[in-house]
Amino acid sequence: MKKIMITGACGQIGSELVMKLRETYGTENVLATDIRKPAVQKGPFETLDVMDAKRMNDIAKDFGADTLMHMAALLSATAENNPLFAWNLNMGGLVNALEVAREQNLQFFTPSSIGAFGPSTPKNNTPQDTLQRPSTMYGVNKVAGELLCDYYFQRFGVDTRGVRFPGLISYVTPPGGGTTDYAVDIYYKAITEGKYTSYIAKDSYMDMMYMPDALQAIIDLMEADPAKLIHRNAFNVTAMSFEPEEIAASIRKHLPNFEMDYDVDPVRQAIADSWPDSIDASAAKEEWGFKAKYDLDAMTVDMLKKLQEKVI
Ligand code: AKB
Repeated sequence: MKKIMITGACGQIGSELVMKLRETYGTENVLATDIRKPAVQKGPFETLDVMDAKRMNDIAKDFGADTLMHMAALLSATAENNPLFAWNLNMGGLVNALEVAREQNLQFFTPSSIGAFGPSTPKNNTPQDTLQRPSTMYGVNKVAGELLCDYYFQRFGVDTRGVRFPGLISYVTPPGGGTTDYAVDIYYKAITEGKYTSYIAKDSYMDMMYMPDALQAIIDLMEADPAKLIHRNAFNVTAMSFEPEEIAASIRKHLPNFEMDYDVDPVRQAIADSWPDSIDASAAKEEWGFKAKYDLDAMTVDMLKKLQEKVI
């Protein structure tokens, strides 16, 4: 049985990943860590600042981890507002985690993002291997992180694996500080207020994925036969690409009176404009069988149902 340690376990992905891994591998085999304590904790937990390399190493050793999933990071908009802090946390945390994996011979996962692409990257059906000259601090961190993970595999033989996530949509833990977060907020506001003001402009396409597909992708990649992996890190994965009018139209199929207007945020819009409209996930499909179950309408049905149960 696996023994998995997760950093950033109270974040948007981390909080659901912990639940999914505990269902799959058993509660006692999954150690959640985060700088803040969770509101409710139903399994092993340790407080950990990922900048504290020694404590990270000690916690992994005491737990007997064989896998480290490093999820702690600042997202794109927060990183853009505090670039130096983002560099220190995103890169410092990652290199500390990779060192723990190297020293203790752990399998390793960390997410990259569509943010690793930039304005000169081909915008449509963006290939797996292509130009990456991002114009944001988050993007710089993500490209450097992809390269660092490849380096730890090639130089030290660490079993590093990773995907480039698109915007992730979930009803469990709200995201914080991302550019794609409008596509989460819109569902909450549709249920609570019947209207939404989008900070992302009409016609701005970005890739997205529903959280259950993202969690399954992590498990499938970590379980994949290494002999079949030509790439190891930074696999393009996506389930859909839409712009604000299309998600609003999908919501109106169930809430016909839903209204949307715009108050565009220049910082997040500039980030969105620098990212692809849609990416090509064929390498992930071919090398480890990546598959997403939810398209926009299927996700809308589930999001509205789950949020109605939660919020109302
Ligand atoms: C963000 O918007 O910053 C993230 C991402 C796409 O990496 N959701």
